[in-house]
Amino acid sequence: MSTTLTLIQGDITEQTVDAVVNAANSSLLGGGGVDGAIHRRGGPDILDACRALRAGHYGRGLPTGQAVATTAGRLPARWVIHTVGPVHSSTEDRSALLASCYTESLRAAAQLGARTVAFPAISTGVYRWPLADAARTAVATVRAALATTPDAFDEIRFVVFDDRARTAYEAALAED
Ligand code: AR6
Repeated sequence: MSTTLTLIQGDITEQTVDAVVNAANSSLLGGGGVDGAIHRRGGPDILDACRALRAGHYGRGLPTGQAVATTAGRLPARWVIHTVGPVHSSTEDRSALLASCYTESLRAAAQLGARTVAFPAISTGVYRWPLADAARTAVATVRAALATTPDAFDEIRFVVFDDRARTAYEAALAED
């Protein structure tokens, strides 16, 4: 069975999927953008779970490129998978860390048994990663991960906010 890759323009907090990926920061304690929207719509259970992670295994926070799951609270999903994208740098190539966000989020999703996963365009907001490059990295990394786990997922959904991001993802999905 193969996994469908889909592209939706909309709000990630409205996606009915098994797992929603959050573009978080290392503190796991919330922020703006996707992170703010997820905590606002998902309610306090998500923050409670994040605080518990900080009190336990992630005392120093979640390192960039890694992923960890919590409840999705009141979101129409079962889990939120928090991952920390890299801040874009023009002097240092951090694309392996951006790719790692996708690989590690999918690894966490597969461990949970999540069959549908929604990704935002990680690092393309506050962290300023150029959209075209971020979209190519997202699509290529997810495709490569799916090649090694062909039966794990039914759908991987890329959820973008605006027209510019949609155009970037359409181009990336059209590449081989
Ligand atoms: N649904 C889908 N996409 C969204 C939504 C939404 N509700 N809101 C924003 N976007 P960002 P980052 C798009 O800034 O760059 C936070 O403060 C947005 O247009 O959410 O990884 C965290 O706490 C952009 O294309 O994430 C971190 O400190 C993309 O989602 C930091 O921002 C990602 O933008 C992470 O920055």
